[in-house]
Amino acid sequence: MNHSAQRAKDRHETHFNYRQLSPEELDTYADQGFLVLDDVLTEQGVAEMRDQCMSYWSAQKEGYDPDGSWLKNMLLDDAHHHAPIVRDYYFEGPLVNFAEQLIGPNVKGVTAQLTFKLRGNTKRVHWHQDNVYGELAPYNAITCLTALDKSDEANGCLWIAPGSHKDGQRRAGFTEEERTALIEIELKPDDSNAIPMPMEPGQCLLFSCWTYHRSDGNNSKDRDRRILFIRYADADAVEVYNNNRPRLGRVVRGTSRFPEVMEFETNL
Ligand SMILES: O=C(O)CCC(=O)C(=O)O
Repeated sequence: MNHSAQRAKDRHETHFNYRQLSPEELDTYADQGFLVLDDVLTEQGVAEMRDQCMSYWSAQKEGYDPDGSWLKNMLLDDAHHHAPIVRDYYFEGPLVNFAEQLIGPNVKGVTAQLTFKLRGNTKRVHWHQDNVYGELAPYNAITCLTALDKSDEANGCLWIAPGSHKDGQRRAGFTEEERTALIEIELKPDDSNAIPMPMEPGQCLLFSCWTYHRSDGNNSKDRDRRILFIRYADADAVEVYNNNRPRLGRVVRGTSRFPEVMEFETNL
């Protein structure tokens, strides 16, 4: 085994905690549209994930720009290309088991990005469904947010509207330019039962592509709120906004009927 393969193997044992979702968790997900999963990363895993993600972030981003979009201030794509631990976690880590249980035997990874709300970033993220920003079909994609910091209402934790996935797909009517620029939308779900989702480092908040969520700004003076955002979909999922072309993403379980998907990121 070469050096990097050995390091990846070691990481799986010391940095990640593997398990399956219980029948009760599967019922809760079906009913509520979300789950909170403890200790998906170990303490060592959180420390290394934070270090590698922060190096990528610092190399790419400048400080908070109050006039900048959320894209500029909060989001950084393709973390798995730059941080080996993200690659291992995204392609082979414990989330893949959960994705297989919730999506089915054929699964691809469709996003691995940093959503960092560093101290001073007081911008809020409005209510939305992730499948409004890039509609994928079938409608069983999941978002997995892994906390790298403690998050609470003061530093901009997520809020969820439980059961809101049952409303189904909403559409923003984006033009192609608006969609690629990730123009922010504000949907209006019934949020009368909305709850904050404080998280501990290493926990994962997992939700359906239809679950409404939002977050406030980071109003704390001295605490960052860093999250690794990963999304999985059916390996045959297509981009509805793109003439139903197959979404490219590395197959992490099973197989895809699309050869370009089977090949995607296999050398990473
Ligand atoms: O990180 C946040 O505050 C918002 C994240 C988000 O909107 C998302 O997970 O789609």
